[in-house]
Amino acid sequence: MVSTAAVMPGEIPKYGTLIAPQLNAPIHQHIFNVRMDMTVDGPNNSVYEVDIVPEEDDANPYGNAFYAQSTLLPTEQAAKRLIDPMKGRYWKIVNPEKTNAMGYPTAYKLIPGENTLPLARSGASVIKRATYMTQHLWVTPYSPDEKFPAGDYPNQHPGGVGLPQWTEADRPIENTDLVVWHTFAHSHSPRAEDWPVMPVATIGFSLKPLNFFDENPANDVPPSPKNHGSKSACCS
Ligand SMILES: [Cu+2]
Repeated sequence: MVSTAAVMPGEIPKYGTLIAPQLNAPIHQHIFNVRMDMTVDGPNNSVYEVDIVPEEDDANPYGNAFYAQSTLLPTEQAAKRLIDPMKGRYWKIVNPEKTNAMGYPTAYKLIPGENTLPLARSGASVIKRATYMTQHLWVTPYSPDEKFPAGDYPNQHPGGVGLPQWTEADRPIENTDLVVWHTFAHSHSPRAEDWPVMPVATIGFSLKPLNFFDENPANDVPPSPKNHGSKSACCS
């Protein structure tokens, strides 16, 4: 249910929506971070950023060539990244020591879904306490003490802990046991239809195999039993 506050008669709130007479539902953000202790085909992995980009003009006389450009993210600072939907950006977590049948390193791709950035200013207390919100991707080497992106006790903390503190060391993350952190957010400007009870809303991302298998793994599924689903087999 949306959080609400009263306003004066006739007042039109700038920072929210009137969802009932004199009742303001303030605009707000939902920001999530998921910690993924990756093990793609073995404990040691590397992360690449992939952008789909057009070929340079001199190698592209008809103007229609484009390709997937992979860039290794070798350290923690290099792996602080933002989405770029215009480039179809995704990140792939590869095992550099394993290959599929075509010789590509086995990998999974992290495909962002709906996303945005926090709208609080950089000096705001919420940004200091939850600096993880300012990047959509963080990658760290595995450490058993590093479980929560804003540290263990963010609510009353002056800030600066968690991901921003750990990644200051700029540790190497190439071909090692690593953790991928993905931030995703929705800016919620309430609407009449959110009152009095909101419909379900969803947000998320995808993890898909990327040259992890040698072909579509569904091709290896055994055929259905001969009479599967027929009336004579199940119901007569
Ligand atoms: Cu909301």
